[in-house]
Amino acid sequence: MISLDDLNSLPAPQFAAALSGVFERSSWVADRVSALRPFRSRFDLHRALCTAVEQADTDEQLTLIRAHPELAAKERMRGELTPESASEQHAAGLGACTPEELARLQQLNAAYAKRFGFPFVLAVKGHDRAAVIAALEQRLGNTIELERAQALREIGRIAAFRLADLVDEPLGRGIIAMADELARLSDRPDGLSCSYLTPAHRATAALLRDWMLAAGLEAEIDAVGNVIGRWRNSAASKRTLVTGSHYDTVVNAGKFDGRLGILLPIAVVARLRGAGVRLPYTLTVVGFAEEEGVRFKSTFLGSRALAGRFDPALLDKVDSDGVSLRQALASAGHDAAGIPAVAFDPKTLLGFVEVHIEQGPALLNAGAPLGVVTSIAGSIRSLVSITGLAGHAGTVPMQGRRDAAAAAAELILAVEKRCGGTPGLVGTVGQLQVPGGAINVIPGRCELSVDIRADRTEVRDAAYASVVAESERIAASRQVAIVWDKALDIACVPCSPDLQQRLVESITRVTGQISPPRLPSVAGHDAMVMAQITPVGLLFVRCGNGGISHHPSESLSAEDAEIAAQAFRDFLLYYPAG
Ligand code: HGY
Ligand code: MN
Ligand code: MN
Repeated sequence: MISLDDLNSLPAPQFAAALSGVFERSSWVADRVSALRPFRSRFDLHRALCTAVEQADTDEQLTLIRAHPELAAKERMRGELTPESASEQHAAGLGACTPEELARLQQLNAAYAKRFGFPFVLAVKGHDRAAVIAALEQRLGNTIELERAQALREIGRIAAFRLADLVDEPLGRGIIAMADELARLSDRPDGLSCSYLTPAHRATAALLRDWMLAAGLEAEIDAVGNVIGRWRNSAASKRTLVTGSHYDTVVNAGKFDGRLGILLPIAVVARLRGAGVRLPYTLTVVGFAEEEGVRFKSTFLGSRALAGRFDPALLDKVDSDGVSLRQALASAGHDAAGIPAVAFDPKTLLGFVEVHIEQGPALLNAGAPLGVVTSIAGSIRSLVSITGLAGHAGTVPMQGRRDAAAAAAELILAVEKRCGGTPGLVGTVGQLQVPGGAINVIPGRCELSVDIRADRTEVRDAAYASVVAESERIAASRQVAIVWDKALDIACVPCSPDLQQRLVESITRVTGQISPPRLPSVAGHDAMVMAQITPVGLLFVRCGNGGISHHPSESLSAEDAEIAAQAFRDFLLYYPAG
């Protein structure tokens, strides 16, 4: 491997030579980007290389496509494959075709070359022989324009996989670079918003799957969109340690909430595998598809499916455009009937450990890069609708109005008052709207959300009960109707003492800090759901800017990402055989 720093500082000819294997027999691509150095990350380098291919003329693009060997065909027989193609084709099992498979591939390759005038190109990583044959059969029906564009996309993915094997960058910097890369995939042009099953969400899943494949994990996307990577180690270990977090985001989010807990394990696995390390258990890395509950008010949908607790009633929930979850799944190519089958078998689980930014200032204030979570606050989330009486803003006297928004205002202050002053108890009204409101109409309806959490379930429940009681008083005094629709009710979750202790010991070994902070999490996490089927641990990583989160200013330093990755690596290495 070669470090990104070295690549950035090499004389141009050596730079191109170092990258000569990234595009099959086509070192001209690297030649064209050497003047653009220095590159901030492997992804910036990859993007520059792919742009050079896109900007090349059609003849150069066709020459590049034609530089690729046919799959499992004559070059392989004659040993003429480049080392990269040979290892890729071998890993896909193309060196072990049955006579029938070989005949089928040669027949398809000949038909494809005859139809398009260039060879079938596929990034075979993550494919087996059957999948390669299926892709060839499926793409034979495309137009030449589609296939030329598809071939160049596949060449771009092959280049990304080859760069992952070639270019070395420090764990922390690589993790930040991956988070930056994912943040480019958003539902909106401004800021990061990645709601469940939107095009940006699906592109994020595909990229996570590619990165898992590049790290050497078997990777798939399940029936609800979870991205599951498996590093199967000793055949003896039938049980798996699970790690991961969510890749959906709130609206106008930060880049690290959830995503850090997927990217960091991917980076650590790539490093361990690259060093030839084997773990005495299988490691499963999960990108949970939906945790924030933004689009369908379906918090923890991804982890609930894996915990075998997916509620089929969710399928009929609709988003703000009236699209049901069932329709959204089908449009994304998922089969809702397959959801029950995605569940983990709890007997096969060793435990679940999530790495997550703290989303608060405690570690920052303690001057500690890492902390171990003792428990995760339970929360009740409700959608409240208030119905009063609309009327003319001018002609209706103030006395006797049944103003739904004024009732909501009183309720919001009641939440703030009841939840203030008790340590570990918080209450938030995050959404507030007057449907169809107008400047000159008394609000007849008002909708709001109420999120109440505490580090002890009884404190949470008492606060929720008194806020509901207060809403009944408000309803009576203002002659409005107030209806509470509970969207989430999840109790506090204690973290496993054994996993806490293991995380503490790893932090101590890596940082030298004898007793790193142990702290409760008031933010919710997928670990709360996974706790229903296996012991859980949660490693908190310091975030900057005062600990702000669910906001574009959310920040994580490469140094802290590096320390967290080293501690997680240590945790994996010391975790006992499963
Ligand atoms: O709201 C939460 O606590 C989490 O970020 N979903
Ligand atoms: Mn969040
Ligand atoms: Mn989160």
